[in-house]
Amino acid sequence: MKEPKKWACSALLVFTVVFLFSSSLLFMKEKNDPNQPRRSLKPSHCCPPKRLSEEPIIDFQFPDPSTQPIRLRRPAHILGEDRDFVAKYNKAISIMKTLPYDDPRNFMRQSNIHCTFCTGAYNQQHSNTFMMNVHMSWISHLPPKVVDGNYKGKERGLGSEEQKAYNVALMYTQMISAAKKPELFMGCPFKAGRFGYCNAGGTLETAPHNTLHYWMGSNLRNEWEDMGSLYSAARDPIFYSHHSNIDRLWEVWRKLNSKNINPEDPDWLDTEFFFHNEKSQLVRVKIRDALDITELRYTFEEVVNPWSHINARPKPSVPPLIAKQMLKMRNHDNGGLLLTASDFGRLGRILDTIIRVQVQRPRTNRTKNEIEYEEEVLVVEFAGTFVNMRRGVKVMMNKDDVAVDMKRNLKLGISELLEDLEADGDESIWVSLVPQGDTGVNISIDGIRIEPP
Ligand SMILES: [Cu+2]
Repeated sequence: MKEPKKWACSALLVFTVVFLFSSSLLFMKEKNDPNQPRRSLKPSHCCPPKRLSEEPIIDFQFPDPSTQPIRLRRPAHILGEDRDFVAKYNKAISIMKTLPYDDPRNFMRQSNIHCTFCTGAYNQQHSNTFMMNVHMSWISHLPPKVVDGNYKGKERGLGSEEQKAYNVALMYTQMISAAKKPELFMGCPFKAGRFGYCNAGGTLETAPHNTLHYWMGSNLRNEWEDMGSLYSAARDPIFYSHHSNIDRLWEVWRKLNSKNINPEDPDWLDTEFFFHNEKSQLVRVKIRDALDITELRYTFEEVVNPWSHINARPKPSVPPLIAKQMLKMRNHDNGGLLLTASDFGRLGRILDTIIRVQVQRPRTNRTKNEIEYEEEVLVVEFAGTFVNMRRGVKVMMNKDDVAVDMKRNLKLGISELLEDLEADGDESIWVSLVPQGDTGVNISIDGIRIEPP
């Protein structure tokens, strides 16, 4: 089992954080005292006490459908009102916390699973420098507070209702308009020995996954522990509801459109992870074992996703006609750096100010059918980090390893956006790259282009 009973999903928009489950109560005092110096949690050793070779390993088996009924995963915001459930849940957590550390069901041991797989404790086969990474990314966010689904380290200053509307529009973009190809939603393949290969996260991972980790992390700790840092995130019980919700959104996305399919690359399907089950046996689980929730004998409670309605589609902030006139005047604008795609040169440009780039489109005036089936993709080549989770530890796996600032591609689906801006007939578009937040920046942009559909 990957996690101690993944028990619930939670709907993002009504995620007026249920700290009631959360060890973050511990941090409340600190959060209220901004004069306290920032500090990190103690260094963490998260490898399991026994080596893999010291324990017998069994292969994961699907539960027997004749004996195992389908379990229902319910949203955290509804479960928070169910006192019996909360009592049961608290009891389960406290039992896990009282188990000795050498019992793999111990709470800290479970939370360290995230630490081992995400901070580079394992090397990938045939590669010394390539880290296994399940994924990449609290200020005074005391409850009740509506989450900022696009948090980048700065308060947006919106009221609850405005923030909810913002989140609905963001989720429409992340789940629908910018997620029309599997590689846009999931991120592209990330393979050993292929540096420079597209490896930026997909829409789901970037936001809400990374942004919510960051929003829930503590701004009083150097590495935004606990939820904001990879090694410590799973020490907070809210981690499990957050991830269950991400699993739920993945499932919702798959059902939105027949083109929304999981990757079929055997490298991905056969990637192995090791978890202890409820009987403390060590189980080898492959990604292919975790993809079909019916085979796993669970389902998510149906909830309304406010972003999935067509009227959630964001409207342009400026009417397209006026925007076009503004663009004509762009040459007289001195706010930021104006470039064309060929101006980046061999060394790229540091993103320390707004960079506006005019990018040529390979094709214009596409038919409805082409727009529907051939997504236009804007590619930004960069080195550095956008909203990624912090590791919280410096990872060097072997003595002679060199830290490499890996080149990445950020891919954005823009067909629907161009339609909204009435710009499908335009031969070029202007893209503004805006440095934002306190995300460990240091981004250099190597180039920007539109991938021909
Ligand atoms: Cu996560």
